[in-house]
Amino acid sequence: MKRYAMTAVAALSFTIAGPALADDLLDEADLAFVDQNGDGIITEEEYVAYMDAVFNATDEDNSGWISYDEIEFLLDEDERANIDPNRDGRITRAEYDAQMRRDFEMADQDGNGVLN
Ligand SMILES: [Ca+2]
Ligand SMILES: [Ca+2]
Ligand SMILES: [Ca+2]
Repeated sequence: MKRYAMTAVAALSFTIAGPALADDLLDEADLAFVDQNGDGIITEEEYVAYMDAVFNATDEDNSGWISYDEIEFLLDEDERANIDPNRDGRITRAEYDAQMRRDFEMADQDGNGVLN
């Protein structure tokens, strides 16, 4: 479980801060965790399944949204504004998904729909 929590933090950092930071945070074990079939390529499907698990792990009280408290240790004010555009203090699933898709597109630099 500890391993998983670390991975969740790394993935959230990826979502919030972008792939450059993810390079530093995600070691090979983390990548293997995301790349479920171990083919060295992260498909959008694998990415979404993984980020889905991260959302559920981060939403500790199962409220269906991530409160600032739940990720307080991770975010400064600017980063919160990015992931919570309407600034209601709740990162809803829709807001999270929107950010996640932007990240995937940004990380997929050659636009082939997979991360490799
Ligand atoms: Ca794969
Ligand atoms: Ca919550
Ligand atoms: Ca919000």
